[in-house]
Amino acid sequence: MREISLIEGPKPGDVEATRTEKPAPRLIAHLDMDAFFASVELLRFPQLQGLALVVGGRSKTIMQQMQQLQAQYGALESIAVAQMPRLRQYQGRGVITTASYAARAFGIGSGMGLMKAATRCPDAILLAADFERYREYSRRFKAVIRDQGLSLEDRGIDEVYIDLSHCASLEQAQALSRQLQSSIFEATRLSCSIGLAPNKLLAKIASDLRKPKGLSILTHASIEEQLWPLPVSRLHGVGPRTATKLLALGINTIAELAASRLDDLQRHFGSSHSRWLIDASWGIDERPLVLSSEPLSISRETTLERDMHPKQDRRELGGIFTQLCHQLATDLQHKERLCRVISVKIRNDQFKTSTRDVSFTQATNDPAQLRHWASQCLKRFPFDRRIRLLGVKAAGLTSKQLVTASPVGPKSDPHCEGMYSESLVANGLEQSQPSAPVQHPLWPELEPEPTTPEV
Ligand code: TTP
Ligand code: MG
Ligand code: MG
Repeated sequence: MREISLIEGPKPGDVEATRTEKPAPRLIAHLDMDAFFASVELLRFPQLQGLALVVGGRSKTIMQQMQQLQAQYGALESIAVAQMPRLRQYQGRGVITTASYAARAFGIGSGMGLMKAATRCPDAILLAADFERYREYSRRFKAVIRDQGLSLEDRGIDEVYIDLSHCASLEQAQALSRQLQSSIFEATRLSCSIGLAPNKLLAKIASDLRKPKGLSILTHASIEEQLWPLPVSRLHGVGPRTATKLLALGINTIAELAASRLDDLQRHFGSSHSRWLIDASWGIDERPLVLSSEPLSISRETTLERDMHPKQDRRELGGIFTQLCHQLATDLQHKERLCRVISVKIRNDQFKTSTRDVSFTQATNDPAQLRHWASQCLKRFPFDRRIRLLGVKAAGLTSKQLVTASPVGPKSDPHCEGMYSESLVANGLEQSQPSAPVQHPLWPELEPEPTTPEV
């Protein structure tokens, strides 16, 4: 095979390209599991192999139907396909987490509403998500990579970047990647795709080029042929809003972005964003790998089964909110982590998402304390519209062994006065005054256990 240079190319039009110190050439792999949640489900439902299958949220009706089938048939793999829940039966506002490749052929996929998907593929099998199980498989495939002594950047439940810069040649990296795919399959019975490239940006695109079980190489030598024909949305970092703005400027493909002028872009995007867009279109990305296996944050969120009114539905919202905090506490306890920052996310019925956070000195994973701090965030939202989604996130994580948790609650500890900040994720930033931590009167904490919403 032809040797391909993996050295970063110069920036377009960069008159300073004659650097005296060139960065060392890198070789990065991006490994992404194939149809991850659906593939994990196929391990226990082998009778669904090759069929259109979608994994939804935690729909109570679907979960109950499966429990009844399991009781009737004894084992999950014995359940007759004809008896299993179908997409057309679904009523509610849940979304698809993932779809099998057979289902994707009908034009459905992650993020699409289940009821909308049902109009395209009503007979697809619908399973409720089992996040605990997916997390377990996530741990297993990452352990296989670590066990080979490789350094990785954890990018979420089903993907990692791996540093393969030590490989003497691209052939060696390809062989190692194939070996990794086999070892992961042996350990988990799951397949993955790998992209090899000189940086993270290109490696991420490459891993998606030939799914499933793909191994793709994307270097600067091949960007014209492989990168430029793709739509701009394939650049990780170009979200729907940027893609729409670019489209309005007549920029649809990455090639068109690469051909655009920096000063033209700067009239519509910020200076650094424009620079990033041009660099990305030329496959330039110097971000280092973040070789930490520590999670940066842990969160829980739920899309409510109907848009709820912050006051009229206060009891129900209070219960759901408490439950989210308890689930978050359990997640932290499982991972043996304490947090020093809590943030609350609210999406309203107009899909406007805002967050408020609070930091405190006494790290905790106690559900009542988490609920308390989350309540402090709550009272800084304007609550001018109905609520669609609620989320709670723990950040500023520390290892539990390093900190001795104090039994003193935040309300009685003068050092636990919170520091507040906020952001409006979707539509600009708004300010409100920080306030002292007091019991939030809007959504009571002492609620009966809520009924779990179908999501
Ligand atoms: P992805 O890697 O984006 O998708 P995938 O693994 O299902 O399919 P592919 O073969 O194309 O990689 O996401 C990994 C898992 O994360 C996915 O199985 C389900 C979950 N997920 C969501 O819950 N919501 C989402 O919007 C997306 C994109 C993924
Ligand atoms: Mg995947
Ligand atoms: Mg992924």
